[in-house]
Amino acid sequence: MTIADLIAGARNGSPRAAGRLLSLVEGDRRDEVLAILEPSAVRVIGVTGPPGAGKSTTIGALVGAYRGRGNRVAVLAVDPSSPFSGGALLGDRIRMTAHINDSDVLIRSVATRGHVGGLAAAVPAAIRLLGAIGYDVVLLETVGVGQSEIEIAAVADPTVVILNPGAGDAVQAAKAGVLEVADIVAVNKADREGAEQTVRDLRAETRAPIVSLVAARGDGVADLVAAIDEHHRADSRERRVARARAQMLSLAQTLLRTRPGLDRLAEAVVDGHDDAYTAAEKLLSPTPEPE
Ligand SMILES: Nc1nc2c(ncn2[C@@H]2O[C@H](COP(=O)(O)OP(=O)(O)OP(=O)(O)O)[C@@H](O)[C@H]2O)c(=O)[nH]1
Ligand SMILES: [Mg+2]
Repeated sequence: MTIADLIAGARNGSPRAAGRLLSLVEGDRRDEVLAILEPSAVRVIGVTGPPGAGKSTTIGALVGAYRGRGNRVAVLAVDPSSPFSGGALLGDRIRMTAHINDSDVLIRSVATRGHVGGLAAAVPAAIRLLGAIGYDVVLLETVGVGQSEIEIAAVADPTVVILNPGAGDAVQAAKAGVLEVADIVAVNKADREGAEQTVRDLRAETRAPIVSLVAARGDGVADLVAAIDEHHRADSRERRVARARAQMLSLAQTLLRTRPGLDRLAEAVVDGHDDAYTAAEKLLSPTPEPE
């Protein structure tokens, strides 16, 4: 089967064809696939937050909401621990059981290892592919606040940060920098004690809209969808430019990391042949080697 056949198959709803294509763009045939994709207007909604905050449960509820609008929906779950990729995580399958047999919902976990150019290059490629094969919405789950998660969050619009009620959690999240990437904050598990206090604490830390959720029961999901819609309505050229800039910087850094002269330049700095500024200039030059 040619790549064009796979694209036609995936557009017609074949999950196998979509899976094959996703594997290709995660690996070394990425450019070949990307070269023949038509541009599309796929929406990417990022969902991030600490382990166990309820990201997958919330995404499961959002899938339902967007399916209700007739959208085709893809879920990409970036799994920091697993070296495997291909299927969906067992836990996520359980939390998204309602959508398992829906051929217009694709659930895929993406391991952090084993991608050509790293995740920061693989995820945007996967998103472009999903848009081109007819998905309207991509829900992107990432855990935590490492550099790679922040880079990945840059492709999403909006990024929803999920937190839980708990003394000091809001302040902690602010300190850890999680709130910086938040376009919308959701306090999930609002059935637990202290949710109102957490919302109040968060108001002091962020200007992003704050939504209370009991994702496990679907409570507040309509409010979250409304906040996402409002965010899309308020989109501007300025914000699109900022997003493109963040994405380009992240890809450029990925490219720089794979430049052949990087290690030798670092050694030249350590040996005193170059200072770090000169070495950085050389890294950017067409032939990045020490003198
Ligand atoms: N009480 C309560 N529990 C919830 C709620 N939403 C999710 N949970 C539970 O919280 C646990 C974690 O939920 P997940 O949706 O897997 O959380 P996650 O953030 O995706 O977790 P990781 O992907 O492992 O980081 C599960 O046991 C859920 O059933 C909620 O609104 N209230
Ligand atoms: Mg999860």
